[in-house]
Amino acid sequence: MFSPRLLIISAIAVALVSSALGVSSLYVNAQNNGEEKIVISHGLGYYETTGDVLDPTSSDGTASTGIDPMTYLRSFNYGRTSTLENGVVVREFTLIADDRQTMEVSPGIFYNVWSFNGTVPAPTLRATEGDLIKINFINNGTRPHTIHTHGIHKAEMDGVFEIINPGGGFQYEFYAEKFGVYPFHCHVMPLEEHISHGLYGAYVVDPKTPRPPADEMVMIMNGYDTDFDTENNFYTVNGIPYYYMHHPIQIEKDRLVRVYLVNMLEFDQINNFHLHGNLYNLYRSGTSLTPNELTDMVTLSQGERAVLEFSYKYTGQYMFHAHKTEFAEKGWTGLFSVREG
Ligand SMILES: [Cu+2]
Repeated sequence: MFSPRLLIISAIAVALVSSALGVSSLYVNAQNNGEEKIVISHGLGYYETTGDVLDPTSSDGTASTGIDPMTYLRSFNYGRTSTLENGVVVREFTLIADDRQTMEVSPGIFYNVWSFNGTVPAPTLRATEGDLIKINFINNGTRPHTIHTHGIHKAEMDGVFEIINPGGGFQYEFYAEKFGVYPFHCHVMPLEEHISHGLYGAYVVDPKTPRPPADEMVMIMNGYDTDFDTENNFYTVNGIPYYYMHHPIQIEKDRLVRVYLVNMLEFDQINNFHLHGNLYNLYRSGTSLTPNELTDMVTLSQGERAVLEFSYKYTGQYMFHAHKTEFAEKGWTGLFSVREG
């Protein structure tokens, strides 16, 4: 039987060996007094927990984390606004990168997330086509980071070659064009590492004549490789596996729902979104007001995104999930609860 002290000492020993081998993290899992005990290192200290692990279905998904997926779902950050003499609307955002946070991505599974403004995914930025966007970026982390926003802008605003070191900052400035839905993410190499740890978010640009009113929500598909084998152990929309299964998204019958969907999944080639009991209008990249397709299924590669529009004809509970079964069964599954308006 291991004593807790021995367990921690052995974890430290393994951590030292691992770091010598270039492995940044590990976890050690052992039986201790009949309770499962886990000691986790991300090279940034040790975290201990007890309880159910590796069974996200047994939890209500409310583990303490850097994100509340229900609030996140319908939150859009429009920035601090002002208007120039020529009538252009200026939207100023602040994004602070950090790479020292720990998030319980599933009961008992702590993961060293790298985040913008403390959440994975980052807050959703929103503007109207033609607005002048200013993003005040502060690197509060221990590694270099940037913000690379998809869309049209000057080379020096692309967040690729201007690497921002720890303690540094940068102001990105560009016009919001064209309307659509975009990802933004850190673009420091190795990119895989910076993205898989959580440095991404959604950026929505509305057309000058707004889309019809709707119950709008953002869904970012992601995953977590918690054992560092470059394969994901958990899949989610909006940060927590199975969250919307345990907390169904309430929507109204006959009311238009608009989902801004972004695929930021690292390591896997594709991801997808399947809707039950319904079809949606699919607008690829959101850059047209004419739908590409009426479907219940879209497959997106990394960085691809779409706008989905639908309304439910009947009340009840309807699943939405990845149709890649492995992803669905490792957390990328949710429910819409449709009630009378
Ligand atoms: Cu980074």
